Amino acid sequence: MAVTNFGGDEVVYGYDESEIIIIPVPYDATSTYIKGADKGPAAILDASPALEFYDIETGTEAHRKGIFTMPPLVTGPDPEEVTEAVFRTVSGLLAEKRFPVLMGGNHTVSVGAFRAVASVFTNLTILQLDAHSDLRPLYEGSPLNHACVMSRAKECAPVLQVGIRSMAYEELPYADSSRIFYAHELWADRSLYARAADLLTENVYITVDLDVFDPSVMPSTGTPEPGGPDYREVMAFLREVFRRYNVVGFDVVELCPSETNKAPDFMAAKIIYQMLSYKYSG
Ligand SMILES: [Mn+2]
Repeated sequence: MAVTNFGGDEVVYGYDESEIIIIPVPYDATSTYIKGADKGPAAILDASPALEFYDIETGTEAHRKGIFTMPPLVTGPDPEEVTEAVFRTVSGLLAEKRFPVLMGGNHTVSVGAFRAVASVFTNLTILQLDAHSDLRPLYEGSPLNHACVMSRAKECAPVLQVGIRSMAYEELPYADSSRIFYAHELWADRSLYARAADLLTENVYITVDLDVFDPSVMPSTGTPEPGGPDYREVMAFLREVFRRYNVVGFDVVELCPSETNKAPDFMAAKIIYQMLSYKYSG
């Protein structure tokens, strides 16, 4: 039977007692290369009972804050519709002082969350971990295509981009080189991660496009790009971000699950729980 809550039978909490709310958004209509990100949330939920819920690194059990998984947020293919639905859901959760965690779906699902956090928090930065700069103002006729999400993010708050290694020439005018940390530079000099963290502000929203990881560790994405960082490198950076700043929510998007290789699905679940462990270890 399909798993419907993050963590399965070991993580059973009611909505009222849960600080952490997981929102599955199985949306894939604007993907441009390999389709299948709509199956991402179900694959992450299916893998999640295999997690251990004590975290060795932080010595914590983040699930004790209560983790509640909402029913999947299903909309039609219109990206305006999913953006509005995510905005409304995340806004409602923030009003109740919950911690929202979005599971994509492709990157389009993040835009509603950017708008929701920006309407509540000042002194906010949107931190993007991604292989792609996603700075096109418009793609395939839509400002909400998954190739445009950071253009939309910039309308909400300052952005910081980490792990980037793929960009179109026409994105260059929109690229602020002082706030982009390219993968080849991070590979050559790991101390740049600390410099990136220095540029964040009091409140941070994190959007994790799983294609930020090298495809050798995360092959199940719709737009894989070679030359990315590994798991430890990214998680060490995230731990530092959670330690230093108030992270107000995050999303993990673009898992495009494989029929045969389940390790990436588990990795996506692990990343979510590891980030929660960092959040609640302070
Ligand atoms: Mn990407």
